[in-house]
Amino acid sequence: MIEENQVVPVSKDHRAGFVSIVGKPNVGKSTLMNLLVGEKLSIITSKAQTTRHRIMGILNGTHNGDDFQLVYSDTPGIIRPVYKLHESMMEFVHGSLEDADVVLFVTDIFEQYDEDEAVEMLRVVDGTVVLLINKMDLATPEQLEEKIAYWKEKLSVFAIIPISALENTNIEKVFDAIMELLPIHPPYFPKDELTDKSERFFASEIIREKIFLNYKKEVPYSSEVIVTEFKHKPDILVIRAEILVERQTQKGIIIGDKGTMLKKLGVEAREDLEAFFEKKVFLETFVKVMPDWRSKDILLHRLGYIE
Ligand SMILES: Nc1nc2c(ncn2[C@@H]2O[C@H](COP(=O)(O)OP(=O)(O)OP(=O)(O)O)[C@@H](O)[C@H]2O)c(=O)[nH]1
Ligand SMILES: [Mg+2]
Repeated sequence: MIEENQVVPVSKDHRAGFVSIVGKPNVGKSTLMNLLVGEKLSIITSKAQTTRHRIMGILNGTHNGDDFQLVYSDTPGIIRPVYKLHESMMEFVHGSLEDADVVLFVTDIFEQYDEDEAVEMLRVVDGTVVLLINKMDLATPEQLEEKIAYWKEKLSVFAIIPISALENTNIEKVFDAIMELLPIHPPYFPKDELTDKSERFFASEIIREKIFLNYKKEVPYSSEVIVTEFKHKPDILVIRAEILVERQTQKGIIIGDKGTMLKKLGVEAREDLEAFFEKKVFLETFVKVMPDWRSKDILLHRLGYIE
């Protein structure tokens, strides 16, 4: 949603910077991103590897008399790649770390001390790292103390802040830390931009979230959504989308007996699409088999994972 060559007004003491939210899968990065931006930009599910892209959420405001612009990036959870798709996902993480003025390294109280890949990535970044221990709502004070002690030993960071993204605990402390680190810089994006992603992208993500919520095992991971038609009519938004799966059996699972599962998916997706776009939505979905889309460069390119 960025228009090129748009003139951006610059105030003298304007502060701006890139804030990258990184960490292992399922620790609550997307939940935190939505909370910090104040909009539901990123999809959230209880399954690991929900987020597959770098999604920017832009927040403008005033702090102690200075205007500011924070460009948050939600990113995929850091994993060891198995498919080419994962390699692209990790490229998004690297890209966001390269840009970052501030890195919010999100961990949670459940992590089993297997964060070495994430820690290695952080050792080479230029931005300042703030470490967040999420899901404190589920921890005893002793467990939290133990985690804080562990991280103090393991990694040198600007601050360690226990939070609950779900219950909005200590989020203002995160914001204060970011503001302390934010450089004086003109805005990077026009002040009315909320994100770098298109409406089509959010439509496909909302449908994909429903796949993650409704299906089990490998099916969500083998699925992708392409919006083939996206048309704003005066009183309705018409969306047609293809759900891609890797195998014929998965197509059957998505559709379900007499189409019941696909119908349920469509109803749930439409409700969320209507809330997101604040408009009545007509949604039609088709299921297609695209073998090995997660492993083929040409398909990943077409699906927007490779530039
Ligand atoms: N109890 C509790 N649950 C949380 C908290 N934050 C997030 N969750 C839950 O943790 C799960 C994962 O949250 P996400 O925000 O999708 O995690 P993520 O890090 O973006 O995950 P990936 O995109 O897969 O890397 C969801 O079920 C959230 O509701 C928290 O502070 N407390
Ligand atoms: Mg996520």
